[in-house]
Amino acid sequence: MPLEIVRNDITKMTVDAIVNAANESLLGGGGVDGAIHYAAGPELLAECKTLDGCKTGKAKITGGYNLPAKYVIHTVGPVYEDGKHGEKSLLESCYRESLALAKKHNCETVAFPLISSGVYGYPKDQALKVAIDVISVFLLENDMMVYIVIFDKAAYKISEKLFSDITEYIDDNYVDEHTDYRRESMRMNTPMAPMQASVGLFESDLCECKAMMAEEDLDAKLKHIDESFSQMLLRKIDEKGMTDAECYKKDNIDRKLFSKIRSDVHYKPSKPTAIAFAISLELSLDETEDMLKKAGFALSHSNKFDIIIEYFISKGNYNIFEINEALFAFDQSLLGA
Ligand code: AR6
Repeated sequence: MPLEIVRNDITKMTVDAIVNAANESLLGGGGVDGAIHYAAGPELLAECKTLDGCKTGKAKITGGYNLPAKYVIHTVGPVYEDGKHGEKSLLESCYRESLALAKKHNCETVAFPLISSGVYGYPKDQALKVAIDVISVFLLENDMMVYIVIFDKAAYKISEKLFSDITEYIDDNYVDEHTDYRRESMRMNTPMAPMQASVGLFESDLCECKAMMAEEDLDAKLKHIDESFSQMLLRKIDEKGMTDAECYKKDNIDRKLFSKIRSDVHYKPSKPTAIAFAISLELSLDETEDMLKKAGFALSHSNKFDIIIEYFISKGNYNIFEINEALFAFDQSLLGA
Protein backbone atom coordinates (compact mmCIF):
# COMPACT_ATOMS: atom_id res chain seq x y z
CA MET A 1 0.00 0.00 0.00
CA PRO A 2 1.82 3.15 -1.13
CA LEU A 3 0.38 5.36 1.63
CA GLU A 4 -0.06 4.05 5.11
CA ILE A 5 -0.88 5.79 8.35
CA VAL A 6 0.86 4.16 11.27
CA ARG A 7 1.15 4.85 14.94
CA ASN A 8 4.80 4.76 15.89
CA ASP A 9 7.85 6.65 17.03
CA ILE A 10 9.38 7.86 13.76
CA THR A 11 12.92 7.24 15.02
CA LYS A 12 12.10 3.51 15.04
CA MET A 13 10.97 3.37 11.41
CA THR A 14 13.07 1.18 9.16
CA VAL A 15 12.70 3.14 5.95
CA ASP A 16 15.05 4.77 3.46
CA ALA A 17 14.31 8.24 4.80
CA ILE A 18 12.50 9.79 7.72
CA VAL A 19 11.39 13.40 7.59
CA ASN A 20 12.20 15.77 10.42
CA ALA A 21 9.95 18.67 11.41
CA ALA A 22 12.84 21.06 11.95
CA ASN A 23 13.26 24.82 12.40
CA GLU A 24 15.09 27.21 10.08
CA SER A 25 18.39 26.86 11.92
CA LEU A 26 18.46 23.06 11.42
CA LEU A 27 20.36 22.92 14.69
CA GLY A 28 17.90 20.78 16.58
CA GLY A 29 15.05 21.55 18.94
CA GLY A 30 12.27 19.78 20.82
CA GLY A 31 9.48 17.47 19.63
CA VAL A 32 10.23 15.10 16.83
CA ASP A 33 13.36 17.13 15.96
CA GLY A 34 14.81 16.48 19.41
CA ALA A 35 13.90 12.80 19.27
CA ILE A 36 15.55 12.38 15.85
CA HIS A 37 18.77 14.12 16.89
CA TYR A 38 18.87 12.10 20.10
CA ALA A 39 18.45 8.80 18.27
CA ALA A 40 20.79 9.67 15.36
CA GLY A 41 23.64 10.84 17.59
CA PRO A 42 25.90 13.93 17.47
CA GLU A 43 27.09 13.32 13.92
CA LEU A 44 23.69 14.42 12.66
CA LEU A 45 24.08 17.84 14.27
CA ALA A 46 27.61 18.09 12.87
CA GLU A 47 26.29 17.56 9.35
CA CYS A 48 23.35 19.92 9.92
CA LYS A 49 25.81 22.67 10.86
CA THR A 50 27.24 22.51 7.35
CA LEU A 51 23.86 23.11 5.68
CA ASP A 52 23.40 26.81 6.37
CA GLY A 53 19.85 26.42 7.65
CA CYS A 54 16.69 25.90 5.65
CA LYS A 55 13.84 28.22 4.70
CA THR A 56 10.23 27.51 5.73
CA GLY A 57 8.57 25.26 3.15
CA LYS A 58 11.92 23.93 1.88
CA ALA A 59 13.82 20.70 2.68
CA LYS A 60 17.42 19.50 3.01
CA ILE A 61 18.82 15.99 3.37
CA THR A 62 21.48 14.42 5.63
CA GLY A 63 22.59 10.94 6.59
CA GLY A 64 20.67 8.99 9.21
CA TYR A 65 23.71 7.95 11.32
CA ASN A 66 22.52 5.79 14.23
CA LEU A 67 18.94 5.72 12.99
CA PRO A 68 17.54 2.70 11.18
CA ALA A 69 16.77 5.12 8.30
CA LYS A 70 19.50 5.85 5.77
CA TYR A 71 18.58 9.53 5.41
CA VAL A 72 16.92 12.30 7.36
CA ILE A 73 15.08 14.88 5.29
CA HIS A 74 14.78 18.08 7.30
CA THR A 75 11.89 20.31 6.40
CA VAL A 76 10.66 23.44 8.11
CA GLY A 77 6.93 23.74 8.53
CA PRO A 78 5.08 27.04 8.97
CA VAL A 79 4.19 28.37 12.39
CA TYR A 80 0.38 28.40 12.41
CA GLU A 81 -1.13 31.78 13.16
CA ASP A 82 -4.71 31.81 11.94
CA GLY A 83 -4.57 29.96 8.63
CA LYS A 84 -4.58 33.23 6.69
CA HIS A 85 -0.84 33.67 6.42
CA GLY A 86 -0.08 31.16 3.70
CA GLU A 87 0.34 28.34 6.21
CA LYS A 88 -1.37 25.77 4.02
CA SER A 89 0.70 26.37 0.90
CA LEU A 90 3.91 26.39 2.96
CA LEU A 91 2.95 23.12 4.59
CA GLU A 92 2.10 21.61 1.19
CA SER A 93 5.47 22.76 -0.04
CA CYS A 94 7.19 20.92 2.88
CA TYR A 95 5.67 17.63 1.74
CA ARG A 96 6.33 18.26 -1.95
CA GLU A 97 9.95 19.34 -1.43
CA SER A 98 10.64 16.42 0.91
CA LEU A 99 9.15 13.91 -1.53
CA ALA A 100 11.16 15.41 -4.39
CA LEU A 101 14.38 15.06 -2.35
CA ALA A 102 13.49 11.48 -1.43
CA LYS A 103 12.89 10.69 -5.09
CA LYS A 104 16.18 12.32 -6.10
CA HIS A 105 17.98 10.03 -3.62
CA ASN A 106 16.14 6.96 -4.91
CA CYS A 107 14.28 6.37 -1.67
CA GLU A 108 11.64 3.69 -1.94
CA THR A 109 10.24 4.13 1.55
CA VAL A 110 9.76 7.41 3.40
CA ALA A 111 8.15 8.24 6.75
CA PHE A 112 6.69 11.65 7.64
CA PRO A 113 5.62 12.97 11.02
CA LEU A 114 2.71 15.41 11.00
CA ILE A 115 4.78 18.47 10.24
CA SER A 116 3.90 21.69 12.09
CA SER A 117 1.26 19.95 14.16
CA GLY A 118 3.14 20.16 17.47
CA VAL A 119 5.01 23.22 18.70
CA TYR A 120 4.12 25.11 15.50
CA GLY A 121 0.43 24.74 16.28
CA TYR A 122 -1.12 23.64 12.98
CA PRO A 123 -4.50 21.99 13.81
CA LYS A 124 -3.83 18.28 13.66
CA ASP A 125 -6.80 17.27 11.56
CA GLN A 126 -5.99 19.94 8.97
CA ALA A 127 -2.30 19.07 9.03
CA LEU A 128 -3.20 15.47 8.36
CA LYS A 129 -5.44 16.42 5.45
CA VAL A 130 -2.65 18.46 3.85
CA ALA A 131 -0.27 15.52 4.28
CA ILE A 132 -2.68 13.04 2.73
CA ASP A 133 -3.60 15.33 -0.17
CA VAL A 134 -0.05 16.17 -1.21
CA ILE A 135 1.28 12.64 -0.75
CA SER A 136 -1.56 11.08 -2.70
CA VAL A 137 -1.06 13.45 -5.64
CA PHE A 138 2.65 12.57 -5.62
CA LEU A 139 1.88 8.85 -5.54
CA LEU A 140 -0.28 9.08 -8.63
CA GLU A 141 2.90 9.65 -10.61
CA ASN A 142 5.56 7.99 -8.49
CA ASP A 143 6.25 4.58 -7.01
CA MET A 144 7.09 4.99 -3.38
CA MET A 145 5.92 3.65 -0.05
CA VAL A 146 5.05 6.59 2.16
CA TYR A 147 4.15 6.39 5.84
CA ILE A 148 2.49 9.11 7.85
CA VAL A 149 3.60 8.42 11.38
CA ILE A 150 1.24 9.48 14.10
CA PHE A 151 2.78 9.57 17.52
CA ASP A 152 -0.22 10.06 19.75
CA LYS A 153 -3.76 8.84 19.28
CA ALA A 154 -5.18 12.33 19.75
CA ALA A 155 -3.18 13.51 16.74
CA TYR A 156 -5.55 11.63 14.59
CA LYS A 157 -8.97 13.04 14.61
CA ILE A 158 -11.46 13.00 11.81
CA SER A 159 -14.12 15.69 11.82
CA GLU A 160 -16.53 15.44 14.73
CA LYS A 161 -19.48 15.33 12.34
CA LEU A 162 -18.07 12.40 10.35
CA PHE A 163 -17.11 10.64 13.57
CA SER A 164 -20.59 10.99 15.03
CA ASP A 165 -22.27 10.02 11.74
CA ILE A 166 -20.21 6.84 11.59
CA THR A 167 -20.77 6.11 15.27
CA GLU A 168 -24.49 6.42 14.72
CA TYR A 169 -24.32 4.19 11.65
CA ILE A 170 -22.40 1.56 13.63
CA ASP A 171 -24.93 1.77 16.47
CA ASP A 172 -27.79 1.33 14.04
CA ASN A 173 -26.22 -1.56 12.21
CA TYR A 174 -24.07 -3.37 14.71
CA VAL A 175 -26.17 -6.44 15.31
CA ASP A 176 -25.32 -9.96 16.22
CA GLU A 177 -24.21 -11.88 13.21
CA HIS A 178 -27.34 -13.96 12.88
CA THR A 179 -29.61 -11.00 12.25
CA ASP A 180 -28.86 -9.06 9.16
CA TYR A 181 -31.71 -6.60 8.77
CA ARG A 182 -30.46 -5.21 5.49
CA ARG A 183 -30.46 -8.62 3.88
CA GLU A 184 -33.87 -9.29 5.33
CA SER A 185 -35.28 -6.11 3.89
CA MET A 186 -33.67 -6.89 0.54
CA ARG A 187 -35.38 -10.25 0.59
CA MET A 188 -38.70 -8.53 1.17
CA ASN A 189 -38.08 -6.48 -1.95
CA THR A 190 -37.43 -9.31 -4.39
CA PRO A 191 -39.27 -8.87 -7.71
CA MET A 192 -41.80 -11.53 -6.68
CA ALA A 193 -43.27 -9.50 -3.88
CA PRO A 194 -45.01 -6.78 -5.96
CA MET A 195 -46.09 -9.35 -8.52
CA GLN A 196 -47.82 -11.53 -5.99
CA ALA A 197 -49.54 -8.50 -4.63
CA SER A 198 -50.75 -7.23 -7.96
CA VAL A 199 -54.47 -7.71 -8.52
CA GLY A 200 -55.95 -9.91 -11.22
CA LEU A 201 -52.94 -12.09 -11.82
CA PHE A 202 -54.04 -15.71 -12.26
CA GLU A 203 -52.39 -18.50 -10.39
CA SER A 204 -51.18 -20.13 -13.64
CA ASP A 205 -49.73 -16.83 -14.92
CA LEU A 206 -47.98 -16.47 -11.66
CA CYS A 207 -46.48 -19.96 -11.90
CA GLU A 208 -45.34 -19.37 -15.46
CA CYS A 209 -43.89 -16.06 -14.51
CA LYS A 210 -42.08 -17.57 -11.55
CA ALA A 211 -40.66 -20.30 -13.76
CA MET A 212 -39.47 -17.74 -16.32
CA MET A 213 -37.84 -15.67 -13.67
CA ALA A 214 -36.20 -18.70 -12.14
CA GLU A 215 -34.86 -19.58 -15.56
CA GLU A 216 -33.54 -16.08 -16.14
CA ASP A 217 -32.02 -16.09 -12.71
CA LEU A 218 -30.35 -19.43 -13.39
CA ASP A 219 -29.09 -18.18 -16.75
CA ALA A 220 -27.59 -15.14 -15.13
CA LYS A 221 -26.02 -17.26 -12.41
CA LEU A 222 -24.57 -19.73 -14.91
CA LYS A 223 -23.13 -16.91 -16.97
CA HIS A 224 -21.02 -15.83 -14.02
CA ILE A 225 -20.51 -19.15 -12.35
CA ASP A 226 -16.96 -19.53 -13.52
CA GLU A 227 -15.95 -15.94 -13.15
CA SER A 228 -13.24 -15.69 -10.54
CA PHE A 229 -12.40 -12.65 -8.45
CA SER A 230 -9.66 -11.56 -10.79
CA GLN A 231 -11.86 -12.02 -13.87
CA MET A 232 -14.62 -9.98 -12.31
CA LEU A 233 -12.11 -7.31 -11.31
CA LEU A 234 -10.70 -7.03 -14.83
CA ARG A 235 -14.19 -7.03 -16.33
CA LYS A 236 -15.28 -4.21 -14.02
CA ILE A 237 -12.13 -2.20 -14.79
CA ASP A 238 -13.02 -2.47 -18.49
CA GLU A 239 -16.66 -1.64 -17.89
CA LYS A 240 -15.69 1.48 -15.95
CA GLY A 241 -13.31 2.51 -18.73
CA MET A 242 -10.36 2.60 -16.33
CA THR A 243 -6.78 1.53 -16.95
CA ASP A 244 -5.17 -1.00 -14.60
CA ALA A 245 -2.84 1.69 -13.27
CA GLU A 246 -5.70 4.08 -12.58
CA CYS A 247 -7.40 1.34 -10.62
CA TYR A 248 -4.54 0.14 -8.42
CA LYS A 249 -3.19 3.64 -7.81
CA LYS A 250 -6.60 4.94 -6.89
CA ASP A 251 -7.19 2.16 -4.41
CA ASN A 252 -3.75 2.48 -2.93
CA ILE A 253 -2.67 -0.99 -3.95
CA ASP A 254 0.86 -2.04 -4.72
CA ARG A 255 1.62 -2.48 -8.45
CA LYS A 256 3.32 -5.85 -7.87
CA LEU A 257 0.28 -7.19 -6.08
CA PHE A 258 -1.93 -6.02 -8.89
CA SER A 259 0.14 -7.85 -11.52
CA LYS A 260 -0.04 -10.98 -9.36
CA ILE A 261 -3.83 -10.71 -9.37
CA ARG A 262 -3.84 -10.04 -13.11
CA SER A 263 -1.70 -13.07 -13.96
CA ASP A 264 -3.32 -15.57 -11.59
CA VAL A 265 -6.94 -16.13 -12.48
CA HIS A 266 -7.59 -17.88 -9.18
CA TYR A 267 -5.83 -15.34 -6.98
CA LYS A 268 -7.59 -14.86 -3.65
CA PRO A 269 -6.92 -11.40 -2.24
CA SER A 270 -7.23 -10.44 1.41
CA LYS A 271 -10.57 -8.96 2.40
CA PRO A 272 -9.26 -5.38 2.76
CA THR A 273 -7.67 -5.65 -0.69
CA ALA A 274 -10.88 -6.93 -2.25
CA ILE A 275 -12.79 -4.09 -0.59
CA ALA A 276 -10.20 -1.56 -1.76
CA PHE A 277 -10.85 -2.65 -5.33
CA ALA A 278 -14.59 -2.33 -4.86
CA ILE A 279 -14.05 1.21 -3.57
CA SER A 280 -11.75 2.11 -6.42
CA LEU A 281 -14.25 0.82 -8.95
CA GLU A 282 -17.02 2.68 -7.12
CA LEU A 283 -19.13 -0.44 -6.99
CA SER A 284 -22.59 -0.34 -5.47
CA LEU A 285 -23.22 -2.24 -2.27
CA ASP A 286 -24.65 -5.22 -4.19
CA GLU A 287 -21.74 -5.29 -6.62
CA THR A 288 -19.33 -5.04 -3.71
CA GLU A 289 -20.91 -8.02 -2.03
CA ASP A 290 -20.77 -9.93 -5.29
CA MET A 291 -17.09 -9.19 -5.71
CA LEU A 292 -16.32 -10.07 -2.10
CA LYS A 293 -18.17 -13.34 -2.45
CA LYS A 294 -15.84 -14.32 -5.27
CA ALA A 295 -12.92 -13.95 -2.90
CA GLY A 296 -14.78 -15.90 -0.21
CA PHE A 297 -15.80 -12.91 1.93
CA ALA A 298 -18.90 -10.96 2.90
CA LEU A 299 -19.68 -7.68 4.60
CA SER A 300 -20.92 -8.48 8.06
CA HIS A 301 -22.85 -6.43 10.55
CA SER A 302 -20.96 -7.97 13.42
CA ASN A 303 -17.82 -6.18 12.41
CA LYS A 304 -17.13 -2.45 12.73
CA PHE A 305 -14.72 -2.45 9.81
CA ASP A 306 -17.42 -3.78 7.50
CA ILE A 307 -20.03 -1.37 8.77
CA ILE A 308 -17.73 1.61 8.19
CA ILE A 309 -17.10 0.40 4.63
CA GLU A 310 -20.81 -0.04 4.12
CA TYR A 311 -21.39 3.47 5.48
CA PHE A 312 -19.06 5.03 2.91
CA ILE A 313 -20.38 2.97 -0.01
CA SER A 314 -23.97 3.77 0.89
CA LYS A 315 -23.06 7.49 0.99
CA GLY A 316 -21.39 7.18 -2.42
CA ASN A 317 -18.11 8.35 -0.87
CA TYR A 318 -15.32 6.34 -2.48
CA ASN A 319 -12.36 8.43 -1.33
CA ILE A 320 -10.01 5.75 -0.03
CA PHE A 321 -7.95 8.20 1.99
CA GLU A 322 -11.01 9.53 3.81
CA ILE A 323 -12.17 5.97 4.40
CA ASN A 324 -8.76 5.08 5.81
CA GLU A 325 -8.85 8.14 8.06
CA ALA A 326 -12.20 6.96 9.43
CA LEU A 327 -11.02 3.36 9.82
CA PHE A 328 -7.98 4.60 11.69
CA ALA A 329 -10.10 6.78 13.95
CA PHE A 330 -12.18 3.73 14.86
CA ASP A 331 -9.07 1.61 15.46
CA GLN A 332 -9.69 -0.60 12.46
CA SER A 333 -7.12 -1.90 10.02
CA LEU A 334 -6.73 0.19 6.91
CA LEU A 335 -7.56 -0.59 3.31
CA GLY A 336 -4.97 -1.67 0.79
CA ALA A 337 -2.57 -4.56 0.34
N1 AR6 B 1 7.64 10.25 16.16
C1 AR6 B 1 6.61 10.69 15.41
N2 AR6 B 1 5.96 11.84 15.63
C2 AR6 B 1 6.37 12.58 16.69
C3 AR6 B 1 7.43 12.21 17.54
C4 AR6 B 1 8.08 10.98 17.23
N3 AR6 B 1 9.11 10.52 17.97
N4 AR6 B 1 7.59 13.16 18.48
C5 AR6 B 1 6.65 14.10 18.26
N5 AR6 B 1 5.92 13.74 17.18
P1 AR6 B 1 6.78 18.97 16.55
P2 AR6 B 1 6.44 21.15 14.60
C6 AR6 B 1 4.80 14.44 16.54
O1 AR6 B 1 6.49 19.88 17.68
O2 AR6 B 1 5.08 21.41 15.09
C7 AR6 B 1 10.88 21.58 17.20
O3 AR6 B 1 11.40 22.14 18.36
C8 AR6 B 1 4.05 15.42 17.40
O4 AR6 B 1 3.04 14.73 18.16
O5 AR6 B 1 7.91 18.04 16.73
O6 AR6 B 1 6.71 21.13 13.14
C9 AR6 B 1 11.61 22.06 15.95
O7 AR6 B 1 12.98 22.29 16.19
C10 AR6 B 1 3.43 16.31 16.35
O8 AR6 B 1 2.19 15.75 15.88
O9 AR6 B 1 7.09 19.80 15.18
C11 AR6 B 1 10.88 23.30 15.63
O10 AR6 B 1 11.35 24.39 16.38
C12 AR6 B 1 4.42 16.28 15.19
O11 AR6 B 1 5.34 15.24 15.49
C13 AR6 B 1 9.47 23.02 16.02
O12 AR6 B 1 9.55 22.01 17.03
C14 AR6 B 1 5.19 17.56 14.98
O13 AR6 B 1 5.45 18.18 16.21
C15 AR6 B 1 8.69 22.42 14.88
O14 AR6 B 1 7.36 22.27 15.27
